[in-house]
Amino acid sequence: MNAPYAFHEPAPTRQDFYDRIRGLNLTPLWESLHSLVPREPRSPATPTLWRYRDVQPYLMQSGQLITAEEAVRRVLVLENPGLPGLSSITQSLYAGLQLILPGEVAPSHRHAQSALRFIVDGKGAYTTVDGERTLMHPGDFIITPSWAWHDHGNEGIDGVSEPVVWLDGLDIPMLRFFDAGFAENDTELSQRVTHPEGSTFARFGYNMAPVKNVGALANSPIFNYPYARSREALDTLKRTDAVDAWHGHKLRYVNPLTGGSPMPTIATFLQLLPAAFAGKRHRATDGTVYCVVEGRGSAVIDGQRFEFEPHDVFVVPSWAELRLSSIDDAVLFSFSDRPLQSAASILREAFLDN
Ligand code: 1HN
Repeated sequence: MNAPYAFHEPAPTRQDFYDRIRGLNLTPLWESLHSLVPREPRSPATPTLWRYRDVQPYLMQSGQLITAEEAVRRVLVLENPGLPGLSSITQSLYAGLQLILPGEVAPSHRHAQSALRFIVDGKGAYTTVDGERTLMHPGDFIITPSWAWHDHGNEGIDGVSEPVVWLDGLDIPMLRFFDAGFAENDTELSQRVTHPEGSTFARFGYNMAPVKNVGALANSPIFNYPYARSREALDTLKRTDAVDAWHGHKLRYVNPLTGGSPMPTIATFLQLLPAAFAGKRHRATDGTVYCVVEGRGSAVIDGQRFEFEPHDVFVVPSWAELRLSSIDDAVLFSFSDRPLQSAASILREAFLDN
């Protein structure tokens, strides 16, 4: 392997040349070529696990520091230690844990960034997306497409009034890269509900679609993929299908109208590792964020071992080797920038033999 550019001492005459052209906003490509076009990805993002057990007390403390309304979104950002100050969990993705307390409202707004929510803990909260409300249950996967109005609240349910926590995933770093970010606040705190709850799921959630006016195809019309349904699918597969040696039983969430990802920039997955699963190694160029729903196990990422339990979040950087194992039945939700890499034909993955 070639030594990185930083260790190469240019001759003084060359340095003198570089100093002079710098004033003209010119730099010599031959000094940076190797790092600009590496032989393989070397992500500055590092494998990292956030233990919910460690994070949860601070999340609850944040609930005493600031209201959801004042904060706009009360979130502790899961910042990759290899990307300090960038509010990024991978080079292309943002993740955070959001808390909404009983009685609170997170005000309505919209932005060009696409967002997903994966409900981690608690019940009684709702989100409204473009005029339709949905209740959030643990394990539900909810999308907020680019430029969709959205607000959240926690009114409790069935006499239960408790804090609700979810994982947010957004394509913030991608929009920053493209300098394509726009945002707008609503005129009201909570948007007016204009569609009955469940009406979108009735139209699109049963392998059927309306015969007229299905609307745009870029984003999935389904905005809440309920855990009860996805979990049931995995449970059936566990009993009926051969287990994949790398993934266990893994499904991707789809836009039912296209078969593609629910949103154009982010792919999402749910997988079940049967008890005592010992997976083979896998690597891919899409850095991936995992959230543990059920069960315990371990993720060995580039040789570093992370033990996980429910509600933990961990990140596998681009091209890092991942080996998943489980103790009991484990269910993992995950998301990555795979759709854009696929569209650009730059996605690579390797399934290793052991
Ligand atoms: C946002 O709108 C939400 O709607 C969560 O819950 C996190 C992070 C940055 C920018 C906008 C939300 C966000 C966000």
